Amino acid sequence: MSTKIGVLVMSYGTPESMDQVEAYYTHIRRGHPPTPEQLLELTERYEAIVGGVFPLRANTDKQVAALQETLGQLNQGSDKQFVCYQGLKHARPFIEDGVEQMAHDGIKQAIGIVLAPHYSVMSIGGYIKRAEEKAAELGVEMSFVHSYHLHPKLIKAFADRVCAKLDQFKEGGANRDQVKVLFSAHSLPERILKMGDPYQDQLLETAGAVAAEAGVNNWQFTWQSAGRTADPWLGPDILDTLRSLSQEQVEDILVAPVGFVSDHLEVLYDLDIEAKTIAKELDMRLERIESLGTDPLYMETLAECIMKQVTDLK
Ligand code: FEC
Repeated sequence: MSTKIGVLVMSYGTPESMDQVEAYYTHIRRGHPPTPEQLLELTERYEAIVGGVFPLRANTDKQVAALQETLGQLNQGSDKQFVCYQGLKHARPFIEDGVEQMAHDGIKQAIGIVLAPHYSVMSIGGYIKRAEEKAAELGVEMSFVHSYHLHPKLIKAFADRVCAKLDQFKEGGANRDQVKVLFSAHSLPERILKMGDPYQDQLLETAGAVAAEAGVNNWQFTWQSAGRTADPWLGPDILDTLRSLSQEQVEDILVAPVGFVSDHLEVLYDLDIEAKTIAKELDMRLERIESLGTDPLYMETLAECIMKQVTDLK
């Protein structure tokens, strides 16, 4: 008989409808409701991306289904059967709901993984802490994949996307080396650096590895999507980076948001609308690589990390 192993696939989460934006934003702010101005501003950003649809939900659903299939294929004939459950950070089904569902289905052992490759105590650390607490309460043994930012298949998937877009610049008449590749990720409060957090180093390692794999020399790293709080956030922000590059006469920009794996607000608004608008004002051409979504190389990255982590279970 095969052993069933639960896989808690965790992701940021997004509202299901416009009337849930306030509850979602309040959850992100740890129970503090946003001001009416903050709420309006966020609602307008959602309306701007695809007319009030929340693409992250369908995209996460597709990624979890594709991962389930990949795990099934890679474990055909094995004595282990992996069963995926979703657990979202800021929306239903919450991380705790996912663990509860596993326990309800009789799962005794599980692996947790987040649909974000880089570890920070403020991001992945938060997901893991919540899952761990619920699992301990319900008697499910869990082990976690902390990061996978240098997995060769992840690097190849990003590099393929960088090369595909650089080819489009070439068709438009730009020399490949003329294009500045900007690797980006969600900013976090600067205080993480004093805490010895690996987030920034891991991101720089991913950027360097993708650049090497894609044969790109003209690149730099920049932050994006800093929160609307009084804390100083890691910079430079992509909008400032674009202004500086414009002064250096750079005209062609390719953004590779390697901190994200899916199309959602931070990509579709912060890059495709906000950064593109600034680039246009500065007379620059800005393109973005396609998100990974259900790319088989990404699904295999996740599956291989999960299967390796199983050895950590008793
Ligand atoms: O499409 C969607 O509906 C959701 C898109 C979304 C993703 C995402 C990923 C990350 N965040 C990270 C850190 C922070 C910190 C704060 C923060 C705030 C927000 C707000 C929205 C939001 N985030 Fe997010 N994030 C997404 C969306 N994020 C909306 C609230 C309004 C705003 O500030 O823009 C500040 C919270 C606080 O007040 O303390 C910190 C990190 C990631 C990437 C890793 C991951 O996916 O977990 C890090 C997607």
